Amino acid sequence: MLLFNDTEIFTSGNREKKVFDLPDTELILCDTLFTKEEADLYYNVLLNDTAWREYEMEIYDKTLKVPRMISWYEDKSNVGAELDRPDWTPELLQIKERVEAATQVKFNSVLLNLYRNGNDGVSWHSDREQNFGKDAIIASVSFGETRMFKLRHKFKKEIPQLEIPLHHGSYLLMGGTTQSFWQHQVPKTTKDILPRINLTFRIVDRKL
Ligand SMILES: O=C(O)CCC(=O)C(=O)O
Repeated sequence: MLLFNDTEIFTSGNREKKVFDLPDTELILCDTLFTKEEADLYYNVLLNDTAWREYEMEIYDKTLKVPRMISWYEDKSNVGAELDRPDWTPELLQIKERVEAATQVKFNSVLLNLYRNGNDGVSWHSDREQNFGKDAIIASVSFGETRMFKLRHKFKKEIPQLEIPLHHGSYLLMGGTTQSFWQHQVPKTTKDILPRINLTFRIVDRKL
């Protein structure tokens, strides 16, 4: 069973903002943080002007290319930030401001993911890297083709998986203990789809 269409799981909300009523997580979805015109503009600029790069991961004894492209932007004033990384672009700063106004949280970095087609995706994981803190607050913005975002509880297997379609111009806030208790993924798909872009705004603290 999938939960997204089950309105029982929302404690409050309207067409624009939904608060999920689920254990061990604070999840807020807003489908319309950006107008269609804004989302189209940001999508085109990000797709064409981002310093996208491929990324490799060590898995057991193998080095594997991650099936997506990424880019990382961070305040250069942040202790330990790599100074040779690209500067925030005007568009990224505008998106960040909008996210900060909606969440009332100040972010100092963003990871961009580009899923070029249905062969790209990210498998089950939590965002629990040391520099993000144990329970990182993450604001995830979506542009481009709708991305199916799945969540599952790590321990309470009786809780059905959630499947949240993340639309062009939407944002999803993951807070509370989400990263300790839940995992998420963006599955690959056999559908013929256009590129999907995700921005996850984060607070990085390299002193942790
Ligand atoms: O595209 C997404 O929404 C997921 C991104 C993600 O899981 C990550 O960057 O850690």
